[in-house]
Amino acid sequence: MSTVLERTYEILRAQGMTTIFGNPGSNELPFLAGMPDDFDYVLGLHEGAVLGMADGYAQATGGPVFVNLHAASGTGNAMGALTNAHYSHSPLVILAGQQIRSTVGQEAMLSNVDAALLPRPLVKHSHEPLSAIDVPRAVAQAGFEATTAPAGPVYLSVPYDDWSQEALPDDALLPSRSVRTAGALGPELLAELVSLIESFENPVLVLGPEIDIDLAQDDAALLAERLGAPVWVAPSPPRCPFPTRHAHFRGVLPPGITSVRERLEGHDGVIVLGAPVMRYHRWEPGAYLPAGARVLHVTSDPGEATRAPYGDAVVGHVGNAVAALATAVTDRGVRLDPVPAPVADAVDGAMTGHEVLEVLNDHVHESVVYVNETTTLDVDYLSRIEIDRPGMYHFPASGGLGFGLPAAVGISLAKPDATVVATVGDGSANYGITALYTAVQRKTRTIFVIVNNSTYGALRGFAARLDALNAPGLDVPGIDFVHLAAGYGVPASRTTTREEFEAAYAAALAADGPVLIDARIAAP
Ligand code: TZD
Ligand code: CA
Repeated sequence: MSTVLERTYEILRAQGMTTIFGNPGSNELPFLAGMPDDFDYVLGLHEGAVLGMADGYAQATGGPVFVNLHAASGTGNAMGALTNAHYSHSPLVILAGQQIRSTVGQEAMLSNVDAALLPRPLVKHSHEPLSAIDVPRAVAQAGFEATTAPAGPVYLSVPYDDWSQEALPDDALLPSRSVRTAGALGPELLAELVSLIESFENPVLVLGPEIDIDLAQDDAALLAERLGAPVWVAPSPPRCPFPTRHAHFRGVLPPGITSVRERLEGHDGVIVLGAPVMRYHRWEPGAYLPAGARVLHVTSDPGEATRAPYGDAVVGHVGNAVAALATAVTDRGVRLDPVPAPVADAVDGAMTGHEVLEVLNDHVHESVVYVNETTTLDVDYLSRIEIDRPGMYHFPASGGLGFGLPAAVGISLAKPDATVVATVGDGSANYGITALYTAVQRKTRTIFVIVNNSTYGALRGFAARLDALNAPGLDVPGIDFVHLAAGYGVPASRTTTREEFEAAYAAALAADGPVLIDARIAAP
């Protein structure tokens, strides 16, 4: 006879979820006390950091990844980080503890009233089983829900008196279950898409994160070459879908309607692969597309397909579709010349954000993985940094700050041989600073570069556009990141010139635990 708890751990093991990111509370203790020895509990000090680390870990491993949070208040603290995990399609199974079943109705301390409602709409599935004996099945379902396309975070609330209950004998069937999706293009649909693409005189590709998730960069490059098409990255990319030094690479589409249209000018066919259409940010009203352009959109996410304001969408496996299209289209025999790399801004006596990126790029090597959370360098980053491998670049998918430091630690935990380099704005760093604790405890190979201009630079940019520069709260002077790092035990230094930064960065690359550099840069 197995208990609900024993069966649950068997299912988690069978689904590959033996690393648990968590922050505990009383409701969670009976679950955690039964944790078998082959499981690893990674403690984070704030639920936003817990979820951000799990998100990074899931992006680096492919997931699913298990998260254990405290009921309502713990879940609430994780909600900001959940916005990123949701739009990254990160397969997270979040299990929150709940008060004793019979006491939730009286709202005993730490009960989570309407638990399944709380994390919506940021999870694709949310549930509190109606009885203890349904918990193991619900856990198995949660794992499959998280990984089945479109992948994404899911939520389960379990009262803590459920764990000691006896499980159904037939729950022994759960650990060996499997769920697979087979969403390839059939021959007729493939022929139809190829003929549409062949009809475009001057096509352009717009690629998104699913290309990186599906390891489809090479097929995307082949498709671009055979079509003679330039390649743009869809706005606000959470991952990098294309080698940034490829001759057809043109950069990241700035996230506004007019900016996108201007860059797509001259193209009669826009092929969007593995991205939403489109995640605009700043308001630039106008026509979406160059006159007469048609849009073909391939995504695994039915929601991305249905909510798009334009385009003909196909919901299917993106990697599969790109591979099929790349070999089926006619090679037009056209190859493009690369665009020259942009020149870095320089300021006398100080360093600029562009120079930080140049120094990183000068020291690139085969084990580097980048996390970027500098909101004034987001559009520029991929034009300046060489990305030539899958899984090499990560940015908060929803712009929910607090992702950078935790995700970098999560990626380090998943890829101990990688050097994870996180450029994080001085504003953004404050939403995820507690991740430094876990980095020290786990001695992760993470370099935290605080790109510090003492201001919410991106908000200053927005305030200028919106004629709102007299808004309060746009600057954040006086934060000493060297001392904050020291408080958590992370070796840290401050740099004010390019030369100092270059020396500190070279030393950080040669170190073996986490290192933080407070890189002071000129105001934007
Ligand atoms: N809170 C959270 C959790 N996410 C957000 N996106 C914001 C607030 C609003 N916000 C932005 O969208 S950009 C930004 C804020 C506060 C400024 C970030 O400043 P930074 O980077 O120092 O990290 P830059 O390069 O100076 O813009
Ligand atoms: Ca800043």
